[in-house]
Amino acid sequence: MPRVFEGNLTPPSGSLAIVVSRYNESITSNLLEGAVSTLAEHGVADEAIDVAWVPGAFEIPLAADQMARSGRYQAVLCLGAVIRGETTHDQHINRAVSLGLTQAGLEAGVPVLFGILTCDTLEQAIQRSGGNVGNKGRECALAALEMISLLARLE
Ligand code: INI
Repeated sequence: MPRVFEGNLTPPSGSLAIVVSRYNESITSNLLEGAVSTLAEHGVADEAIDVAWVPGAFEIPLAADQMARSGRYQAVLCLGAVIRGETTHDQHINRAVSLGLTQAGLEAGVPVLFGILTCDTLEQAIQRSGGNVGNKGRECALAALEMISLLARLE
């Protein structure tokens, strides 16, 4: 039998960081609510969560990188909503954010979770921030707990 490593959803011993963008705040505030309430359901106290607000999704990687490097957090959850407009602006933001978050996580050795909605329409974003298609913030919180626990087992 191979040796299998898998994480679970046990509450972490340390703190978690959340970086959330203010752009499309009606959506991102629901993502934040989804993340915090899911963490609470799994035994993470409010006092163990620090939240940093940034202006837009493009600013998320810098704040996430700094928080991940600080050594104070076991994971950094990144929440935002990029909605396609009439230009290619969204594509530039999405590319920069996904690369930036990947890099921040790998360099710090800390899970940096991608909870950024990348939608064609506001309606799609509404459905994915607590509507019929779930809540990306909740998904992100569960992924954070699983990765923290997996990394502890892989050490
Ligand atoms: N930021 C978002 O978070 N979502 C968007 O949909 C968006 N659009 O479409 O422009 C957006 N733009 C702002 C961007 O993230 C930066 O804050 C801005 O360019 C300053 O660097």
